[in-house]
Amino acid sequence: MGMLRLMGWALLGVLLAVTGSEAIPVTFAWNYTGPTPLGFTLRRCTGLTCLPSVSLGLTIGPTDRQATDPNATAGTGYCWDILARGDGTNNSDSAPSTPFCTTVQTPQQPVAITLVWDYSNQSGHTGFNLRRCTGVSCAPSVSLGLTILPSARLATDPNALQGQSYCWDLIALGDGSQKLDSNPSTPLCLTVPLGGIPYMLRWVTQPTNALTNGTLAPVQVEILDQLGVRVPTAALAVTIYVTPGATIAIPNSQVTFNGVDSQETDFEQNDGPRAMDGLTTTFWHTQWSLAQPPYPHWISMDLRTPYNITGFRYLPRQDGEANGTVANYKFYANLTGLPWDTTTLVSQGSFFPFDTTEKTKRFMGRMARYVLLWGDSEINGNPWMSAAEITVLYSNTGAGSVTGTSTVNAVNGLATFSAVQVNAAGTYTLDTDSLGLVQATSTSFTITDPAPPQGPQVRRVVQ
Ligand SMILES: [Ca+2]
Repeated sequence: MGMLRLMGWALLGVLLAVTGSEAIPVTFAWNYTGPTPLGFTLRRCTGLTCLPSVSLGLTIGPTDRQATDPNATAGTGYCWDILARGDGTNNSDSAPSTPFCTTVQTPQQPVAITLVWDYSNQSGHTGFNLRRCTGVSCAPSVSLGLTILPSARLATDPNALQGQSYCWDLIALGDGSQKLDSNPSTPLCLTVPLGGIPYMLRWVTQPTNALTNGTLAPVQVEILDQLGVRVPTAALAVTIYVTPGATIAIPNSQVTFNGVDSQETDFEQNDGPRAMDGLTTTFWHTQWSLAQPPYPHWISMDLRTPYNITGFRYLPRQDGEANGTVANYKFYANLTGLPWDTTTLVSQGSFFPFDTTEKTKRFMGRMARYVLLWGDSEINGNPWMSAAEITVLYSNTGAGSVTGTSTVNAVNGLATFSAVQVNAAGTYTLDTDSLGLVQATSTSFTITDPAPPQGPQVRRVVQ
């Protein structure tokens, strides 16, 4: 009886692990110099020191030297080995190879890193060159090859890897003839967090039409990075709230200016009313010619009559410059014009991404006639604030609100809301909020059997 003799052969190691949502394919290669077998059997067990015994049932031919386990799970330890199979008559199976053991890792996801910068020397540069290097304190030298316009003050590196350290810098490009490139900026270095950087919210389980008592089936919202990949380490607080009916923009012809902390009227006409005149070509800008008062800044609007306001839009200046575009904001609303404090604060966060596209923020409905947009910072760190248009949104239907636990901390990037009720009949959407993240609006749903109003409560016993 012959026997395949296999001394000292081994699985050489993991060749690759390809992205997968649950199952992670793991590919192996091996060497083998014995007599030609009928084929190979790849076996696996679960545990970092286990002895493989369960065949994966793969068809592996006699000349193959590579095979893929298609169903490993990220975070799980396994051992694999491999047998050369005899023909069952003359040849027995070989002894198994030395096991190969490892914990399967989720493949690194690329993470988009958006960098913002300041550049006040605008004498004829033709764009910017963003460069990167890999390492904790490396000197950037490799261009990312991005096309960055001279007016841009931000750019996105789309291919950073989680857990990796990088440094970036930036060069203002000359025209190649008379004007030279600038010196590189001071490098910015960071280690990309594992699991990515939270950027936006997305609905996983949408609300459906109500069950009895206005109770919704559990709904779920996930936290994603800029590439739309869930951030498994995210544990941020997420809030949901109902927005009744359709959202309507209050026409700017029906609102009036109600004050501002600073405005430029000396060198250019950039007074406060230009943030609410209905023209995207005009804008308000804080003073910049004779003085440059620093943040915070604010601008206020009188809606002339109370509305159930549910959000607002902020349109930065649209003339190609970004000066004064707000990064971090607060938004206040009330019926009388005072006070502007935590009792009238209805929304706060950032207008990310930091560019000049229009930003929409929504919040739980509140009756208000006066609103105030407060700026805490500018996207490039400059002292100015500006706005082309501020538009207030309202709803004229429904009066429901969410009862139950409407704020939860995400677990592994997923926020789950159970036993949430809506306390008035109507058609709604659910909106989400988590500080600084891009919000998400659910599909609409209808409440026909609302939660009953709170009943009377016994306060004390009269004897
Ligand atoms: Ca305007």
